[in-house]
Amino acid sequence: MELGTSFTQFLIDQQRKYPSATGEFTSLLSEIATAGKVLSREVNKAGLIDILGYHGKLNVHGEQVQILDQFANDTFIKILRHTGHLIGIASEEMDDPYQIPDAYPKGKYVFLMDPLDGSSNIDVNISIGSIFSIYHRKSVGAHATMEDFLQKGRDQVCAGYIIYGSSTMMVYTTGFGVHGFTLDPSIGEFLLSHESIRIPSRGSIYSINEGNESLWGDGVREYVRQVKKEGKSARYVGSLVADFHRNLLKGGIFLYPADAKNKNGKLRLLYEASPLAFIVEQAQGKGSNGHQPILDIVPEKLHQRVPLIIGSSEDVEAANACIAS
Ligand code: P6P
Repeated sequence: MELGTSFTQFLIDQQRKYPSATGEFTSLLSEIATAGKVLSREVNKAGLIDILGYHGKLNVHGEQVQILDQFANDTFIKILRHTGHLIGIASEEMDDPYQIPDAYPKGKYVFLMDPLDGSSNIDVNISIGSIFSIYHRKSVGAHATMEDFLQKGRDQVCAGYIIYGSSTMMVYTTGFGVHGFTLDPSIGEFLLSHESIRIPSRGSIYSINEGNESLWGDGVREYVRQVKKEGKSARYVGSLVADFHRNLLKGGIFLYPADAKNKNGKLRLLYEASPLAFIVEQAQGKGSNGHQPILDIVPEKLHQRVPLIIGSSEDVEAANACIAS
């Protein structure tokens, strides 16, 4: 479709092109975009109004919850519970899933999110993002069950992220390619800017926190030695969505491996690694925990962490070979 097509128009066209794509996605994705517009507004004025600083609460991981984290979490919930397509919502910011109240119509999908990833970067004006993942529910009762959320990434029906950077972009897949839309604030619309994104099979960028070098296993240390010898450039923002998005468009590899301190790495499987792995595989890239595709991992806990090696297929394969050796 021509660049500049609105997100809504694109969704309608997709629905027409792929009969299996139900209208439910069109309205659900439209509402996710609405939440993205609201958060874009708040994130872009965070420096101006007193919503920075700590909320005083700790999330399930013992991390200080910034006011904007909580605002993002609540914004997604308030907007999405009206759609009638969800039975439950899980979030990095909530110990347990949110059950769609009886006052609202319920649907057959569950929504999982990191509502504002990289939020420690809010105060220093570095790009941050929302990451989301959608599955068909598996249970049949009046409420969502843990079984609905603990599904392997291969079974996702939709995944995406919104990056709040120099511009606000929404990137998503429903299994029919990866498409990017850029928010035009003057009309409040996401417009098609990157159709059918493909990540180069090999990139010239590697992203890893080299401050953890002393904690790495020998395989990771050897891989980083190799990429330095190869002359790859080091690019590490410390905001997953920003690092992932740059590598998706330009090619490259992001690694947050297991280390001596974090035996399962730092990033979360269900609402960080899995959605990004679905997107990258749809863009012809790879996402792995060093030993198997992220999308094949069967979750055991809602907030479980996983080592993440993700990006250009040849780079991920080379990293896996070092880690396996
Ligand atoms: P480190 C941000 O806190 C985050 O969850 C991701 O966005 C980012 O990739 C990672 O942590 C950075 O972690 O340990 O390198 O600061």
